[in-house]
Amino acid sequence: MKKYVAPPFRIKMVEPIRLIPKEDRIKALEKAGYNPFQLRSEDVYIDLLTDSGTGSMSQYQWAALMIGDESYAGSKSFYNFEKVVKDITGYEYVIPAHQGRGAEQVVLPQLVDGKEGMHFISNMHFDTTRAHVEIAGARAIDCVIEECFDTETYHPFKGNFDLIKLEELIKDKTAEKIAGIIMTITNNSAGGQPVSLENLRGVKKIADAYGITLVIDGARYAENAFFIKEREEGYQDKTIKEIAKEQFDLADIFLMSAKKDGLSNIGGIIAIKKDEELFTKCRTYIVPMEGFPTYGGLAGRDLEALAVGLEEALDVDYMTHRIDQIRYLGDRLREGGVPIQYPVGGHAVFVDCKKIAPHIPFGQFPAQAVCNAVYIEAGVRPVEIGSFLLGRDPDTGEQLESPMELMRLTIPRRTYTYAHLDVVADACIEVYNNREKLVGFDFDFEPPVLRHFTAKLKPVK
Ligand code: P71
Repeated sequence: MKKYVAPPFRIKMVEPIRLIPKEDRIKALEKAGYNPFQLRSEDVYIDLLTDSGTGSMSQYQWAALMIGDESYAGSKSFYNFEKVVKDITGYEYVIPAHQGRGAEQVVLPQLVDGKEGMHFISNMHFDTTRAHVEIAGARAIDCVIEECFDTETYHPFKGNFDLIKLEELIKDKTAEKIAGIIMTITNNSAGGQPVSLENLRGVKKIADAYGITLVIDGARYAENAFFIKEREEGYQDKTIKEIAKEQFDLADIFLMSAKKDGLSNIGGIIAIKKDEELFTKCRTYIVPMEGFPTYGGLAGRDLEALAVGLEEALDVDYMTHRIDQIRYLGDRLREGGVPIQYPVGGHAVFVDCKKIAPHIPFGQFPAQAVCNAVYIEAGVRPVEIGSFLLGRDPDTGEQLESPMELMRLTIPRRTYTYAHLDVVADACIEVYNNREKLVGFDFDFEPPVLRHFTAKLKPVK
């Protein structure tokens, strides 16, 4: 087997990065309250906090910026963007938003429609989606297959819905109380894990049987389609675009944080298959929330960059290299004995910190301890996806226990080389080999909402 898939691009512009000395990293982390979100990016060498808006644009995207039409209404750039989104999705109606949560805040309240006691069911809600479900006055229920939580055992589609549980949930809550089913592809929170077309078809059948709207939360829809091409029988000869189209054919609404598979630094998408009434409501509501419906909070140049980026993300050579980078980092960690969510998903390697630091209780945030140690070791900034992120029960105020304590090593698109990934792997293996020295954290300052962004911590004595 080849060691790796060399990138199908060469480097034309560089952004210098540097590793500050270890004693400075220790000081920087202390100043940041042991919360990597609070670090200055200049103090970070390799930044794996997120793949959202952190990738590199192509020469064609940079060139497209120059032809951005900044007209407030009816911008030519909107029509370029709309044409591409319609072509990829086959949907009738397209509205831009400033990013994923912008699209969520416009669409989700329309689906709830002011009714009491409504629910959304998802394979797994992403945090911002859950937040907007709750802001819209509804409840968010996750319904992913059990295999998703077993990080060691191979399953090709760990993002799949548990179809039996889904139908039971609908019967239990009654179909009138379900505002929508949200299929998150790929399933970010549990490892960028893909969903199969077979599973999506099963969800669609249930949604149709009960007359429920099916929404795709598709920040990484192209990565999902690539996994289908690789792993699902009968799809090997199809293009990513053809598979993506099959995904969209099975849903009614597409919400996208275009900062991921849009290969852009900012942007979001609302696309509606054919529900004109819903489109009219969203178009009305977006004006006070995001802006006029032909710009939705974006500059004309952003729309141009997106129109190009959306197409580039469907290129099989681009995607083969992209997914291989994650595979490479995952393999290196596994060879070094580091436990990870296996197989790796599309945008990140998720390290299983419950297994690395079983001596740290969930309330002292074992995955945060590993993230901080990796930063000290090599200036690499990961992000915690575990109990620190999850927070407290809103009713009792008690710390909730996350089913998984993960460190996410998120790989920006077209940005780092395999050599950078070696630095990351070596750092994680070093931390793993010294895992008994890891200590947990207590709060120094805990904000009441979305605490993980701004909290300050201190090491447990
Ligand atoms: C990610 C993010 C962005 C993020 C969020 C919180 C802290 C740091 C970074 C955003 C998503 C997503 C899915 C499936 C909707 C959004 C919101 N992910 N759905 O994974 O993954 O999109 O950020 O553009 O508003 O780092 P938005």
